[in-house]
Amino acid sequence: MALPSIVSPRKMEQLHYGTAIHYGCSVFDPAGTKSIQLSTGVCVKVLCATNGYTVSQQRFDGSESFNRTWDEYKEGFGDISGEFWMGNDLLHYLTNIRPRMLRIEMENWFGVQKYAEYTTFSVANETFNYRLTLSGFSGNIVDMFSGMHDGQEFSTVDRDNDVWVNGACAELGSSGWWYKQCYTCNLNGLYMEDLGVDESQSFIWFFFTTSVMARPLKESRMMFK
Ligand SMILES: [Ca+2]
Repeated sequence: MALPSIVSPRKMEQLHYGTAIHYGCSVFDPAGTKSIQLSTGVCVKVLCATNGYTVSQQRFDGSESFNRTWDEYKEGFGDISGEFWMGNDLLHYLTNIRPRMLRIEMENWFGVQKYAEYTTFSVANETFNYRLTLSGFSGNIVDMFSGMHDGQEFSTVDRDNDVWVNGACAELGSSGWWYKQCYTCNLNGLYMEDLGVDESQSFIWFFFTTSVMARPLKESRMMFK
């Protein structure tokens, strides 16, 4: 039976017997792409990871530029079978329809894998410049995200919403991110190989390994459930 084009979230949940298809991925979904229908009636494709996570960002080979405009971050870019950013409007929608936790998985150029998790994660709407709410850290890495970036608005090369009065962090960091003045992680930063020197303007999580401050990362995946 075809779904009506406009349906309230509660109604949708009932139609799907509690699997809440519009929320994103569920624990019943295999890893891979999935089409979901939002309460607005719009259908979008999302990438599901195992354990019910919906992937919002993925990088692993530098094939996609993440130095993008406000509108590109708003709509999303890349391909969910490759590198991509989900899009801030959808990120807002899916992280506000119910409470979310965030998991970030990262790998450096030496095959070291780390993760960070946050029990509370949401992104405000465009009126509030996609302000980030992030807290409740756990992981096997130093928390370089919530301390600096919780409560910050999103900035891009063409939209400076950071708190740095005399400059634009998005220009410095060459990406769109929840910059303050400026960052302790920059997961949309410039993709570059680790050549054994600190590259603080790159795709980065400061002190990814405790021995070095700012070496470029090779892979990352941000996902929520
Ligand atoms: Ca500024």
